[in-house]
Amino acid sequence: MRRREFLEWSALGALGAATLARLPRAFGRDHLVVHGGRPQNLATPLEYFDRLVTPSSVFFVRSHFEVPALDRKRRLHLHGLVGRPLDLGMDDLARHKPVTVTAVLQCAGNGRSLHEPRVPGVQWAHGAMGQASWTGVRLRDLLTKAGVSSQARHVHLAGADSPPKPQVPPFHRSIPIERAMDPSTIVAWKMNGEDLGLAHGAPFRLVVPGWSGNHWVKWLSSIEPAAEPETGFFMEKAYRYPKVPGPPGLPVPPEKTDPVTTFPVKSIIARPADGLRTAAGPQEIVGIACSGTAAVAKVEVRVDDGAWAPAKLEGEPGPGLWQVFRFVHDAPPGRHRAAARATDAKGAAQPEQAQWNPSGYFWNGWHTVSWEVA
Ligand SMILES: Nc1nc2c(c(=O)[nH]1)N[C@H]1C(S)=C(S)[C@@H](COP(=O)(O)O)O[C@H]1N2
Ligand SMILES: [Mo]
Repeated sequence: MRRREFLEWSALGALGAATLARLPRAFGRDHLVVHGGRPQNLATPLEYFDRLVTPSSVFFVRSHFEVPALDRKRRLHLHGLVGRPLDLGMDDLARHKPVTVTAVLQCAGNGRSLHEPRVPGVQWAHGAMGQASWTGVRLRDLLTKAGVSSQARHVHLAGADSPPKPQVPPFHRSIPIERAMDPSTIVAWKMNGEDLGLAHGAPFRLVVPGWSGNHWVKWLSSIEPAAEPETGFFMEKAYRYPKVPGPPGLPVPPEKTDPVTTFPVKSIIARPADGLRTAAGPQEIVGIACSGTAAVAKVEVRVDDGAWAPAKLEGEPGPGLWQVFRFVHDAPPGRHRAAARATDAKGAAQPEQAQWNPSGYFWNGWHTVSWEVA
């Protein structure tokens, strides 16, 4: 097992019982991998990347600040460049015809710990992603109801969480109006068919399929169409990617960056787990693959120094959706190594080494595992 993976697996063990006891059960303390308890950063264990739906109980959590108190009576204020400001409660939202979309939620920093040289930030391995079904109302329907002005080019979004002290910038975001009006963008109150959990943004959050998690504002309380993008640290400094990626280790000034949006093609092997010992016989190599820009076109697997061979895909193809891949291999006794690489329908192929960038976003190098057949 590689050192950093070992660290991830052992992180729970390293924490004292007292720390674990403080983590509410609903956040899945039995399963999630703890990357910091305050704010809450919890990763989905690799073994769950073998199925189409990530159970809510083990779905990763990424929160910048303390989770706000659960308030099922929270109002959602739709104001700014609109003809008719709206003040919406859960009942008002529920009066709209609900839509359900399945989508991958992936933190832009997923895989950050795998970038070399190392970059600061939460040292995620692979677990800051999951796929769920999300039920809610199209943001477009709310904007249309409020009579959004043609002057609006962006939609500012804020949640009910707040920074621990005034010097810390709030998590305020905006998305372009086109993305807000896209029929896949929804204000969701259900996840996997159940009420959204508090850690995931209850009572309602934004869902922006195909785009990284930083756009999926939780505990949503304000929607404000505006002429200009939102300002502040989380728009101007964080969540930005070099327009032209440069050599590893070099800083890039903000004006030479764009906001991160769609996540690139990647695949992750759930099984065999790295470092595992298995019995002789057919071995299934299984994992998931997705791309924010296009459907997955193929996943190829290579065992040891063999040729790349296509894996079988399960699930529905589409941008922002993940599919499960399976590949059966009959490995003779000894040590083996497998790698997976995905290609999307736009022809983008997963690179062997991910592109380094100063914030360590969008790691998507080939995932390799090694195991031993007895
Ligand atoms: N209000 C608010 N929304 C937020 C965040 C936050 O800190 N505050 N974190 C964002 C980030 S960076 C990610 S990756 C996703 C994580 O969603 P999850 O915790 O449901 O997995 O929520 C996003 N929405
Ligand atoms: Mo994130």
